[in-house]
Order: sequence, then C-alpha cells, then structure tokens
Amino acid sequence: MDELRTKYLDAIAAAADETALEELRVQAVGKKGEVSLKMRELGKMTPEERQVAGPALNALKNEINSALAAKKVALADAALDARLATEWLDVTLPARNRRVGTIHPISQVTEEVTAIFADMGFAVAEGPQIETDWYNFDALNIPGHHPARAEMDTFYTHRADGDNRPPHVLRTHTSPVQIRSMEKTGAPIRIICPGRVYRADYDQTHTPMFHQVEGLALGKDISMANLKWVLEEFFSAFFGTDVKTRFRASHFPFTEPSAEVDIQCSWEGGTVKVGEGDDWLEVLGSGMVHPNVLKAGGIDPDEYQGFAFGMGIDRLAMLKYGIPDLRAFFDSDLRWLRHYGFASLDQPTLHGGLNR
Ligand code: 2NM
Repeated sequence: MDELRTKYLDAIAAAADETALEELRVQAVGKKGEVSLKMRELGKMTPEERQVAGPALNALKNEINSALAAKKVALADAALDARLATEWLDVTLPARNRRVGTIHPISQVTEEVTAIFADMGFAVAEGPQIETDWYNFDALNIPGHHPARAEMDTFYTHRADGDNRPPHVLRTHTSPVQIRSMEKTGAPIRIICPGRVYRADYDQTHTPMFHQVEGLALGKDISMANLKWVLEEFFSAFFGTDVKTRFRASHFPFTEPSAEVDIQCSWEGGTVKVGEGDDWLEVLGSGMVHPNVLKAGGIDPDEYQGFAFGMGIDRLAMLKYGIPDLRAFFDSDLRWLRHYGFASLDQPTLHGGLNR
C-alpha cells in the first residue's frame, strides 16, 4: 500500500496536464484501477485482516482522490497564469486619431451674427424656403407688374395644367419670414431672419443659392437713428473694431425711405480691412418699413413703424475671414473645408469675446 501511495502521489504531482491526470485516475481508482482491484481482494481476507486493510485502502483511495482534485486546480491556475502572461492589453494606450469635421464659415458667421443681435434683443425667426408669390412679392409691395420681379431672377416651381394652387417660388430673400412673423406675433417685434435664398444667377460673385440675414424692428417710435445705431453696434462687434457707416439714399419697394449702407474700409495691397481708412464698402440695404408691407403683415401703420435691413452672410464671411472665392463655399472640397472651417469645440461667443 505504501508502494501504491508513493507511485500515484508522485505521478499525480508530476502530471503535465488534465489528460495525464485523468489517465492516472482511471489507473488508480477507476473501476479496474489498482486500488479498486485491491479492494475486491478484501473479500478473500480473514475478518481480522479485513479490519486493518479495509480502512487503510479507503484512506488511500481518499488520499489519491484529494491529490487528483488539488492537482486539477493547480493545473487550471497555472494555465490561467500562462494566459494572463501572454494575452494582455494596455488599456492606458491613447485612442487612435479620428477625422473631425469643421464648422462651415457660413454656419460660424450665422452664429456670430445671431449672438450679436440676440444681445440687442432680436430673436431668430425662420420660415419655408419655398414660398407663395404672395409672401415673396405681393406682401412686400412688389406687385405683379413690378420690374423687381423680373430683376430678381426668380426660380418658379412647375405647375401642371389645371393645378390652381397659387404660384410658388424659391424665396429670393428672407423677407417673407418677416411677413409671417408680423402675422403671427404682431407689433412690437424685434427679429432677425437668417437663411438660404435663391436667385437664378451664377458668376464670379453670385451663386444660385446664397445666405441672407434680414432684420426687422417695429415699435411706436422706432426711427432711422435707431437703425444707424444698431448697425454700427453690429458691425463693430462683428469685426471687433469700431466701424463707421455711411447711409446713401436708395430705393426698395418694401421700405420708404430707403438707404444703402456702406462700411468704412481701407484697400492695401489688394486686401480690404474693415474699420479703418477712408474707402467705403457697400454691404447692406435698409429703410423704414413701407406702410403697405405693415398692412400685409396685419399691422396698423398709423400705430406702428420701424426699420428693416438685409445683408449677405456669405459676403460677410468672405470679408471677415479673408476668403477670396465665393463659389468655393459650396464645392464641398474637404481641403477647403478643413482650411476655412472652424473647430466645433472652440466657438467664439459674446461672453468669451467674439474675436479671437
Ligand atoms: C433689404 C433692404 C431693405 C427688408 C424689408 C423687410 C420687411 F419684410 F420687413 F419688410 N425685411 N427686409 C429689407 C429692407 C431688406 O435687403 C437688401
């Protein structure tokens, strides 16, 4: 029995893997294993012999089973240690770089303009890009025969014969939004309307889709003087330096009187600088809202009056950020977008100082 014990305990201790261990189990304590065969011999013994050999064999069997179980656990632990030593991952490694998009200059400038006007109490209003000709023209004091309709290079939507809906157009300015706002909230009102507008025109300085921001302020005693202050305040905040404005008498169907507004600039080496020098750059149209337009918006012109203005966002962006070619704005050229785009996590704000 001592021989058997030594033989199996040594073999179990030396077993290399679970297969070897299982073979040893069958050899020692399996049905036909050496220890089991010895136990069968108990029957041939005298009762006295059996009383000694029986418990001893049982103890040997238990000892071998315990050794097998302990070795099984030891082998599993060793296997896990081996895997942990080879299969590891450095979770502190930095992540791979990913391409991050940029904010388009038009989005950037729209945000800047919105922040400045919001600071002066103007809310943002939006409306449809496909309008009825009533909202786009008639309500703005541009009747059917008016030359401005032809001059606008309007895109008309197709209508089949017998379709008796009113003619629809791609809005040529964002003024229809202001008519809709007057109808909805009445006066007093202070809004800006930024957005896409469309005119059938394509050359060096015109694209068939471009961006405008228009403003409207109506109250009991709003005047051209308020307009001039608001615009100088806006341009100075936008360009980050005091900007003088020059008003020139003009004509628009929707305002009376009307003025085109120039901003002070200098020309040096083929580049414009805003807010210095004694040249002028035309950037904006404006005036006191025509009584017919107020009436179209459901507002009594004997009770309320105010100013309106309109300017091109694309042009503002080119001026402020030195972007030379308008058409590149809408080419979706990734190199252009990365060069002129803005970091989405580094947005200028009024409270952070707009101009960095
Ligand atoms: C301009 C020039 C002058 C204008 C007028 C209105 C409205 F709807 F309130 F009457 N919105 N915008 C306006 C006035 C636009 O753009 C060059």
